[in-house]
Amino acid sequence: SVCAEAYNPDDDEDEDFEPRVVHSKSDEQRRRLQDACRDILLFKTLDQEQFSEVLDGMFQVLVKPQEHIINQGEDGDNFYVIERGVYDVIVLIDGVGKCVGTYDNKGSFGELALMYNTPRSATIMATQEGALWGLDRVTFHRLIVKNNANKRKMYEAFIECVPLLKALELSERMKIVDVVGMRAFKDEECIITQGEKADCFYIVESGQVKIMIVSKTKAGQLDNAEVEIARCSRGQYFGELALVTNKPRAASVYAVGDTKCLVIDIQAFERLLGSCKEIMKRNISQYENQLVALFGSSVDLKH
Ligand code: 1OR
Ligand code: 1OR
Repeated sequence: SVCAEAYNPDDDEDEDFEPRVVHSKSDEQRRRLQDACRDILLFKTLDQEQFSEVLDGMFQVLVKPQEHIINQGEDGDNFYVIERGVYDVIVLIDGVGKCVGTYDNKGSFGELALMYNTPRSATIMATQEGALWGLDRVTFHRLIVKNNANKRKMYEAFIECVPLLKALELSERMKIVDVVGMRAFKDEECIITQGEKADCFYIVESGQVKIMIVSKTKAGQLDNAEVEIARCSRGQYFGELALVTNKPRAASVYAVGDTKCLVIDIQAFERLLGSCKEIMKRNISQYENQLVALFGSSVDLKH
Protein backbone atom coordinates (compact mmCIF):
# COMPACT_ATOMS: atom_id res chain seq x y z
CA SER A 1 0.00 0.00 0.00
CA VAL A 2 1.01 3.61 -0.48
CA CYS A 3 2.34 5.72 2.37
CA ALA A 4 -0.43 7.56 4.25
CA GLU A 5 -3.04 6.46 1.74
CA ALA A 6 -6.46 6.27 3.38
CA TYR A 7 -6.96 2.65 4.34
CA ASN A 8 -10.03 1.00 2.87
CA PRO A 9 -11.27 -1.70 5.24
CA ASP A 10 -13.30 -3.33 2.45
CA ASP A 11 -10.15 -4.20 0.52
CA ASP A 12 -9.30 -7.20 2.62
CA GLU A 13 -12.34 -8.60 4.32
CA ASP A 14 -10.51 -11.96 4.57
CA GLU A 15 -8.41 -10.70 7.44
CA ASP A 16 -11.49 -10.98 9.62
CA PHE A 17 -11.42 -14.73 9.17
CA GLU A 18 -7.80 -15.19 10.14
CA PRO A 19 -7.36 -17.07 13.39
CA ARG A 20 -7.09 -14.76 16.37
CA VAL A 21 -3.78 -14.80 18.17
CA VAL A 22 -4.10 -15.35 21.92
CA HIS A 23 -1.05 -15.36 24.18
CA SER A 24 -2.10 -16.71 27.55
CA LYS A 25 -1.18 -14.69 30.62
CA SER A 26 -1.36 -15.08 34.37
CA ASP A 27 -3.81 -12.81 36.23
CA GLU A 28 -0.82 -10.88 37.52
CA GLN A 29 0.59 -10.41 34.00
CA ARG A 30 -2.76 -9.34 32.64
CA ARG A 31 -3.08 -6.75 35.40
CA ARG A 32 0.37 -5.32 34.59
CA LEU A 33 -0.48 -5.33 30.90
CA GLN A 34 -3.73 -3.49 31.54
CA ASP A 35 -1.85 -0.87 33.60
CA ALA A 36 0.70 -0.36 30.82
CA CYS A 37 -2.04 0.02 28.20
CA ARG A 38 -4.32 2.36 30.14
CA ASP A 39 -2.92 5.57 28.62
CA ILE A 40 -1.90 4.32 25.18
CA LEU A 41 -3.50 6.80 22.79
CA LEU A 42 -3.81 4.36 19.89
CA PHE A 43 -6.07 2.20 22.07
CA LYS A 44 -8.27 5.07 23.22
CA THR A 45 -10.61 4.92 20.26
CA LEU A 46 -11.14 1.13 20.34
CA ASP A 47 -14.34 -0.35 21.71
CA GLN A 48 -14.20 -2.80 24.64
CA GLU A 49 -14.16 -5.91 22.50
CA GLN A 50 -11.39 -4.65 20.23
CA PHE A 51 -9.38 -3.57 23.28
CA SER A 52 -9.67 -6.97 24.93
CA GLU A 53 -8.58 -8.61 21.65
CA VAL A 54 -5.53 -6.36 21.66
CA LEU A 55 -4.73 -7.45 25.23
CA ASP A 56 -5.14 -11.14 24.24
CA GLY A 57 -2.75 -10.67 21.33
CA MET A 58 0.07 -9.08 23.33
CA PHE A 59 3.13 -10.97 24.50
CA GLN A 60 5.81 -10.09 27.05
CA VAL A 61 9.29 -9.09 25.84
CA LEU A 62 12.12 -8.64 28.38
CA VAL A 63 15.06 -6.49 27.29
CA LYS A 64 18.63 -5.90 28.42
CA PRO A 65 20.63 -2.65 28.55
CA GLN A 66 21.90 -1.57 25.09
CA GLU A 67 19.51 -3.95 23.34
CA HIS A 68 18.05 -2.64 20.07
CA ILE A 69 14.34 -3.39 19.99
CA ILE A 70 13.95 -1.74 16.59
CA ASN A 71 16.58 -0.90 13.97
CA GLN A 72 16.07 2.01 11.60
CA GLY A 73 15.58 0.86 8.00
CA GLU A 74 14.34 -2.66 8.79
CA ASP A 75 10.86 -4.01 8.09
CA GLY A 76 8.30 -3.73 10.87
CA ASP A 77 7.41 -6.84 12.87
CA ASN A 78 5.75 -5.70 16.10
CA PHE A 79 4.23 -2.72 17.86
CA TYR A 80 5.43 -2.23 21.46
CA VAL A 81 3.91 -0.88 24.66
CA ILE A 82 6.29 -0.05 27.50
CA GLU A 83 5.73 -1.69 30.88
CA ARG A 84 8.99 -0.35 32.33
CA GLY A 85 12.44 0.82 31.28
CA VAL A 86 14.01 3.76 29.51
CA TYR A 87 14.39 3.75 25.73
CA ASP A 88 16.32 6.11 23.46
CA VAL A 89 15.00 7.09 20.03
CA ILE A 90 18.01 7.24 17.69
CA VAL A 91 17.82 8.66 14.17
CA LEU A 92 20.61 8.66 11.58
CA ILE A 93 21.41 12.25 10.68
CA ASP A 94 24.06 12.56 7.94
CA GLY A 95 25.09 9.01 8.70
CA VAL A 96 25.51 9.62 12.42
CA GLY A 97 23.10 8.19 15.01
CA LYS A 98 21.63 10.95 17.14
CA CYS A 99 19.34 10.56 20.16
CA VAL A 100 16.23 12.65 19.37
CA GLY A 101 13.97 11.56 22.18
CA THR A 102 13.44 9.19 25.11
CA TYR A 103 10.61 7.09 26.45
CA ASP A 104 10.73 7.05 30.25
CA ASN A 105 8.82 4.10 31.67
CA LYS A 106 5.70 4.74 29.60
CA GLY A 107 4.35 5.09 26.11
CA SER A 108 4.52 3.00 22.96
CA PHE A 109 6.50 2.83 19.73
CA GLY A 110 6.82 0.98 16.44
CA GLU A 111 3.42 1.92 14.98
CA LEU A 112 4.68 3.81 11.91
CA ALA A 113 6.21 0.97 9.90
CA LEU A 114 3.09 -1.12 10.53
CA MET A 115 0.62 1.66 9.70
CA TYR A 116 2.22 2.89 6.51
CA ASN A 117 4.15 -0.18 5.41
CA THR A 118 7.42 1.74 5.49
CA PRO A 119 10.87 0.84 6.86
CA ARG A 120 11.46 1.57 10.55
CA SER A 121 11.99 5.34 10.86
CA ALA A 122 14.20 5.22 13.96
CA THR A 123 16.22 2.87 16.16
CA ILE A 124 14.86 2.18 19.62
CA MET A 125 17.45 1.12 22.21
CA ALA A 126 16.93 0.12 25.84
CA THR A 127 19.28 2.04 28.15
CA GLN A 128 18.51 -0.25 31.09
CA GLU A 129 16.76 -3.53 31.77
CA GLY A 130 13.12 -3.31 30.82
CA ALA A 131 9.87 -5.02 29.98
CA LEU A 132 7.69 -4.47 26.92
CA TRP A 133 4.46 -5.88 25.52
CA GLY A 134 4.57 -6.72 21.82
CA LEU A 135 1.70 -6.94 19.34
CA ASP A 136 2.39 -8.67 16.00
CA ARG A 137 1.81 -6.77 12.76
CA VAL A 138 -1.13 -8.87 11.54
CA THR A 139 -3.09 -8.33 14.74
CA PHE A 140 -2.05 -4.66 14.79
CA HIS A 141 -3.34 -4.31 11.26
CA ARG A 142 -6.62 -6.06 11.93
CA LEU A 143 -7.40 -4.07 15.08
CA ILE A 144 -5.62 -0.72 14.89
CA VAL A 145 -5.11 0.09 11.21
CA LYS A 146 -8.69 -0.84 10.39
CA ASN A 147 -9.88 1.39 13.20
CA ASN A 148 -7.90 4.24 11.63
CA ALA A 149 -10.27 4.26 8.68
CA ASN A 150 -13.10 5.01 11.14
CA LYS A 151 -10.96 7.59 12.93
CA ARG A 152 -10.36 9.43 9.67
CA LYS A 153 -14.10 9.52 9.04
CA MET A 154 -14.77 10.76 12.57
CA TYR A 155 -12.08 13.40 12.98
CA GLU A 156 -11.17 14.52 9.45
CA ALA A 157 -13.74 17.32 9.32
CA PHE A 158 -12.81 18.53 12.80
CA ILE A 159 -9.04 18.48 12.17
CA GLU A 160 -9.65 20.46 8.97
CA CYS A 161 -11.06 23.36 10.98
CA VAL A 162 -8.38 23.59 13.69
CA PRO A 163 -6.67 26.94 12.99
CA LEU A 164 -3.27 25.77 14.28
CA LEU A 165 -3.14 22.92 11.76
CA LYS A 166 -4.08 25.01 8.70
CA ALA A 167 -0.42 25.36 7.76
CA LEU A 168 0.03 21.59 7.37
CA GLU A 169 -0.46 19.53 4.22
CA LEU A 170 -3.61 17.39 4.07
CA SER A 171 -1.51 14.20 4.29
CA GLU A 172 0.21 15.54 7.41
CA ARG A 173 -3.14 16.31 9.02
CA MET A 174 -4.33 12.78 8.27
CA LYS A 175 -1.22 11.36 9.94
CA ILE A 176 -2.19 13.29 13.03
CA VAL A 177 -5.65 11.69 12.93
CA ASP A 178 -4.00 8.24 12.72
CA VAL A 179 -2.16 8.67 16.01
CA VAL A 180 -4.48 10.86 18.11
CA GLY A 181 -6.38 9.59 21.09
CA MET A 182 -9.71 10.94 22.34
CA ARG A 183 -10.29 11.58 26.02
CA ALA A 184 -13.52 12.58 27.70
CA PHE A 185 -13.51 14.65 30.91
CA LYS A 186 -16.32 15.38 33.35
CA ASP A 187 -17.17 18.83 34.64
CA GLU A 188 -14.33 20.12 36.89
CA GLU A 189 -12.08 17.13 36.13
CA CYS A 190 -8.38 18.00 36.17
CA ILE A 191 -6.72 17.52 32.76
CA ILE A 192 -3.32 19.08 33.49
CA THR A 193 -1.70 19.80 36.88
CA GLN A 194 0.62 22.79 37.23
CA GLY A 195 4.21 21.76 37.97
CA GLU A 196 3.96 18.24 36.56
CA LYS A 197 6.11 16.79 33.81
CA ALA A 198 4.50 17.04 30.37
CA ASP A 199 4.03 14.21 27.89
CA CYS A 200 1.14 15.30 25.69
CA PHE A 201 -0.72 18.07 23.93
CA TYR A 202 -4.49 18.70 23.66
CA ILE A 203 -7.03 20.12 21.20
CA VAL A 204 -10.57 20.78 22.47
CA GLU A 205 -13.13 18.88 20.39
CA SER A 206 -16.25 19.73 22.40
CA GLY A 207 -16.99 21.52 25.65
CA GLN A 208 -14.59 23.94 27.28
CA VAL A 209 -11.55 24.04 29.54
CA LYS A 210 -10.34 26.67 31.98
CA ILE A 211 -6.69 27.43 32.62
CA MET A 212 -5.80 28.24 36.23
CA ILE A 213 -2.53 29.28 37.83
CA VAL A 214 -1.19 29.45 41.35
CA SER A 215 0.75 32.66 41.53
CA LYS A 216 3.06 34.17 44.09
CA THR A 217 3.18 37.79 45.21
CA LYS A 218 6.13 40.10 44.71
CA ALA A 219 7.17 39.41 48.31
CA GLY A 220 7.61 35.80 47.22
CA GLN A 221 4.69 34.57 49.26
CA LEU A 222 2.75 31.74 47.75
CA ASP A 223 -0.86 32.52 47.30
CA ASN A 224 -2.16 29.02 46.89
CA ALA A 225 -5.50 30.04 45.47
CA GLU A 226 -5.82 29.25 41.78
CA VAL A 227 -6.75 32.09 39.46
CA GLU A 228 -8.46 31.57 36.11
CA ILE A 229 -6.40 33.04 33.30
CA ALA A 230 -7.96 31.77 30.10
CA ARG A 231 -10.50 29.40 28.51
CA CYS A 232 -10.26 27.22 25.42
CA SER A 233 -13.14 25.84 23.38
CA ARG A 234 -13.64 23.82 20.18
CA GLY A 235 -10.66 23.96 17.85
CA GLN A 236 -8.31 25.57 20.39
CA TYR A 237 -5.25 23.90 21.84
CA PHE A 238 -3.49 23.83 25.21
CA GLY A 239 -0.59 22.02 26.86
CA GLU A 240 1.92 23.17 24.22
CA LEU A 241 3.95 25.45 26.48
CA ALA A 242 5.70 22.73 28.50
CA LEU A 243 6.48 20.76 25.34
CA VAL A 244 7.89 23.78 23.51
CA THR A 245 9.89 25.11 26.49
CA ASN A 246 10.82 21.75 28.02
CA LYS A 247 9.57 22.93 31.40
CA PRO A 248 6.95 21.67 33.87
CA ARG A 249 3.31 22.53 33.19
CA ALA A 250 2.88 26.31 33.72
CA ALA A 251 -0.79 26.06 34.71
CA SER A 252 -3.52 23.62 35.67
CA VAL A 253 -6.34 22.90 33.26
CA TYR A 254 -9.89 21.78 34.20
CA ALA A 255 -12.91 20.72 32.18
CA VAL A 256 -15.89 23.09 32.23
CA GLY A 257 -18.88 20.82 31.69
CA ASP A 258 -18.47 17.53 29.83
CA THR A 259 -15.50 17.98 27.54
CA LYS A 260 -13.74 15.95 24.88
CA CYS A 261 -10.16 16.53 23.77
CA LEU A 262 -7.93 15.06 21.11
CA VAL A 263 -4.63 14.05 22.69
CA ILE A 264 -1.27 13.88 20.90
CA ASP A 265 1.77 12.38 22.64
CA ILE A 266 5.07 14.21 22.82
CA GLN A 267 6.84 12.06 20.22
CA ALA A 268 4.04 12.53 17.67
CA PHE A 269 3.97 16.22 18.60
CA GLU A 270 7.67 16.55 17.78
CA ARG A 271 7.34 14.49 14.62
CA LEU A 272 4.14 15.96 13.16
CA LEU A 273 3.72 19.43 14.64
CA GLY A 274 7.29 20.67 14.25
CA SER A 275 6.23 23.05 11.50
CA CYS A 276 3.46 24.51 13.69
CA LYS A 277 5.92 25.37 16.46
CA GLU A 278 6.59 28.86 15.11
CA ILE A 279 2.88 29.68 15.36
CA MET A 280 2.79 28.32 18.90
CA LYS A 281 5.88 30.30 19.88
CA ARG A 282 4.34 33.50 18.52
CA ASN A 283 1.21 32.84 20.59
CA ILE A 284 3.30 32.01 23.66
CA SER A 285 5.01 35.37 23.40
CA GLN A 286 1.55 36.90 23.89
CA TYR A 287 1.05 35.07 27.21
CA GLU A 288 3.33 37.43 29.07
CA ASN A 289 1.51 40.53 27.84
CA GLN A 290 -1.79 38.95 28.83
CA LEU A 291 -0.34 38.18 32.23
CA VAL A 292 0.70 41.78 32.84
CA ALA A 293 -2.70 43.01 31.64
CA LEU A 294 -4.42 40.61 34.01
CA PHE A 295 -2.41 40.98 37.19
CA GLY A 296 -0.19 43.98 36.65
CA SER A 297 3.56 43.54 36.87
CA SER A 298 3.52 42.90 40.62
CA VAL A 299 2.64 39.24 40.28
CA ASP A 300 4.75 36.57 38.70
CA LEU A 301 4.51 32.85 38.33
CA LYS A 302 5.53 30.01 40.58
CA HIS A 303 7.38 28.31 37.71
P1 1OR B 1 8.57 2.87 13.45
O1 1OR B 1 7.73 1.69 13.17
O2 1OR B 1 8.99 3.72 12.34
C1 1OR B 1 10.57 3.37 15.02
O3 1OR B 1 9.86 2.41 14.28
C2 1OR B 1 9.61 4.06 15.96
O4 1OR B 1 10.15 5.09 16.73
C3 1OR B 1 8.52 4.75 15.18
O5 1OR B 1 7.74 3.78 14.53
C4 1OR B 1 7.87 5.58 16.27
O6 1OR B 1 6.96 4.81 17.01
C5 1OR B 1 9.06 5.91 17.18
N1 1OR B 1 10.55 9.96 14.30
C6 1OR B 1 10.16 8.73 13.94
N2 1OR B 1 9.80 7.74 14.79
C7 1OR B 1 9.81 8.05 16.07
C8 1OR B 1 10.19 9.32 16.53
C9 1OR B 1 10.59 10.30 15.60
N3 1OR B 1 10.08 9.29 17.87
C10 1OR B 1 9.66 8.08 18.22
N4 1OR B 1 9.48 7.31 17.14
N5 1OR B 1 11.02 11.58 15.94
C11 1OR B 1 11.41 11.93 17.29
C12 1OR B 1 10.38 12.70 18.03
C13 1OR B 1 10.78 12.85 19.50
C14 1OR B 1 11.31 12.59 14.93
C15 1OR B 1 12.78 12.49 14.58
C16 1OR B 1 13.20 13.38 13.47
P1 1OR C 1 1.46 23.82 29.57
O1 1OR C 1 2.04 22.67 28.89
O2 1OR C 1 2.32 24.69 30.40
C1 1OR C 1 -0.72 24.34 30.89
O3 1OR C 1 0.20 23.35 30.46
C2 1OR C 1 -1.24 25.09 29.68
O4 1OR C 1 -2.06 26.21 29.97
C3 1OR C 1 -0.07 25.71 28.92
O5 1OR C 1 0.76 24.72 28.43
C4 1OR C 1 -0.78 26.60 27.97
O6 1OR C 1 -1.37 25.87 26.93
C5 1OR C 1 -1.83 27.14 28.91
N1 1OR C 1 -2.08 32.19 29.00
C6 1OR C 1 -2.74 31.30 28.26
N2 1OR C 1 -2.58 29.98 28.36
C7 1OR C 1 -1.68 29.59 29.23
C8 1OR C 1 -0.95 30.49 30.03
C9 1OR C 1 -1.18 31.83 29.89
N3 1OR C 1 -0.17 29.79 30.78
C10 1OR C 1 -0.38 28.50 30.48
N4 1OR C 1 -1.32 28.39 29.54
N5 1OR C 1 -0.51 32.79 30.65
C11 1OR C 1 -0.88 34.14 30.49
C12 1OR C 1 -1.93 34.48 31.51
C13 1OR C 1 -2.93 35.45 31.01
C14 1OR C 1 0.51 32.46 31.65
C15 1OR C 1 1.88 32.58 31.05
C16 1OR C 1 2.90 31.71 31.66
